[in-house]
Amino acid sequence: MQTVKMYDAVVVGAGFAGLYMLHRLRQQGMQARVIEAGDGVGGTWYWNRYPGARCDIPSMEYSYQFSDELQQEWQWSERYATQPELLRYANHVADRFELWPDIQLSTRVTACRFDADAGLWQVTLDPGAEVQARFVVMATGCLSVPNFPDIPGLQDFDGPVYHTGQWPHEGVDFSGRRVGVIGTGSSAIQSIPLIAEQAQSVTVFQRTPNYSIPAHNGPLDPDYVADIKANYADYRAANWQRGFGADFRDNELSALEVDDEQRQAEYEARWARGGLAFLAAFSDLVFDDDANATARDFIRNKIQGLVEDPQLAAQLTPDTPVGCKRLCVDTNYYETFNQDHVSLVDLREHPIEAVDAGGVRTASQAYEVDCLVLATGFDAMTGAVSRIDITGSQGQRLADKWAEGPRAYLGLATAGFPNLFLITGPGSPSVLSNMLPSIEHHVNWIAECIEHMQRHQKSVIDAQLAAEDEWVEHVNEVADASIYPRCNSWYLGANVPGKSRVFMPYLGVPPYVEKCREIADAGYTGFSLG
Ligand code: NA7
Repeated sequence: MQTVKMYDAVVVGAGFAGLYMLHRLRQQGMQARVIEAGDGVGGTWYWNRYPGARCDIPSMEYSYQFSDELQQEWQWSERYATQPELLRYANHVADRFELWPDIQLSTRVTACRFDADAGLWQVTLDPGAEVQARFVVMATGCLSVPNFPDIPGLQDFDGPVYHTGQWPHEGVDFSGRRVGVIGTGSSAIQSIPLIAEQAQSVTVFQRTPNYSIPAHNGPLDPDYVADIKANYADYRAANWQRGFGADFRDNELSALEVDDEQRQAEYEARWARGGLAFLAAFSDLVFDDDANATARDFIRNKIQGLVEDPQLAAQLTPDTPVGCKRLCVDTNYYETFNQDHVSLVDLREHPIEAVDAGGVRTASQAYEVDCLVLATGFDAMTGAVSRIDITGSQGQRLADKWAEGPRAYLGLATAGFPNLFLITGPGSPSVLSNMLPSIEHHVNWIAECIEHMQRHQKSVIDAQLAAEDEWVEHVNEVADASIYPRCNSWYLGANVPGKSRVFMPYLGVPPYVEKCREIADAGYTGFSLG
């Protein structure tokens, strides 16, 4: 008879969340196994290898803080790290903390079933057999399942089709090619300028224009790095107090309480500095439509200044609130459209009807291309977890429980699925925060929770439904007081046909961290421990 392998914990995914979770669990003397579908570690940064892929949070912040040695010794080269550098960092972490023996690559978790009698999760692997674990931790990432557009005829296209989220490891040479890019989110905005440097022509199919702030990327100034490294703990602590958990230099003033000159000066300064901190120019940009409109007008003017053809500029100008869809950070995005071989197809006027062997057809015209880039995003926040067949203690399937939208207590656990933890799950700040600190916060919380259980000889923890309902309601209340529900973003699941429209992340890092602390300190209020 085959013996079933037994672990204290199975961690699903070897991105930044899975790597640190493994390290923490091992420090606690637990036998943990990371199961990773890819044949390398790094998660998002393993898969997203498209030209120009880089983080939109500065490197000095988008990095682990759990080990001071690590944060002191690692040298980032640029203000915003590229995908290859982030992948090197993930591999360095796996080497440095000797994580490899407990990571199983090229293996997918296909199902998890909780055996209530044994108090164990039965985890099904592909390829491979079943394993058992007391705890399962979903370190599956918020943006890990590509969203493939349901365009008729896509399979009939004669040339190669690349999704930005599943880019070939060997890279793609676009020289002499006529390239069609579908989508104008962050991945498109980062890649289009670089694709245009190589390609014979680039035709961008835009369903919704996006706001983008210049990155002003460049090599890191050694003095700036030395300053942060000299006071890294203070720097990290200060960032925990900021709304998005990142060094956005949050301005406490309302956009409406300053005069026009002051407002313009603030926006100009933030535009000149570059990056996502633009969204913290005033305290009410994500809460007040009128305040937001001042930012919108500012960026609109910038787009009109950057794009020479006024009609093209108008097509590239969004009419949604700034930040409602995730703000993008670019290098030469709008300027790229001034080149003769780059053109925009505005799908708001003429939607895509089909793809055929030769290219893309809209209601008004056929566009011949040699290859297609699908920069069409992800089934965000729930996609990876929902694709695993998860059955809880009462036989309930998670996919059924979440059919009308995800429900999770603190974004960390979901009632009826004991001993299953989510890292940066729906209902936590996750994608509305600096992901790496948020990952570490969740890993630490989960590790301390398990320690608490061990200390008190508890073997099972489950979120209480009433606490979960209350939390989900609170997440929605906060979101409804903001501009976020006002457009069709992936925060709401609106980018995936048929997905329930529910705002998934929690807005506000400091109150969230405080709430998690209170709950833990009070002995895990809202959870049942048995
Ligand atoms: P995003 O931001 O979801 O962008 C996807 C883009 O693809 C967006 O412009 C979509 O238009 C467009 N899209 C999706 N489906 C279609 C179809 N069927 N036809 C035409 N256009 C389509 O994904 P990214 O990968 O760029 O970025 C994801 C995050 O990664 C980003 O926010 C950063 O946090 C990093 P839509 O806006 O839905 O009309």
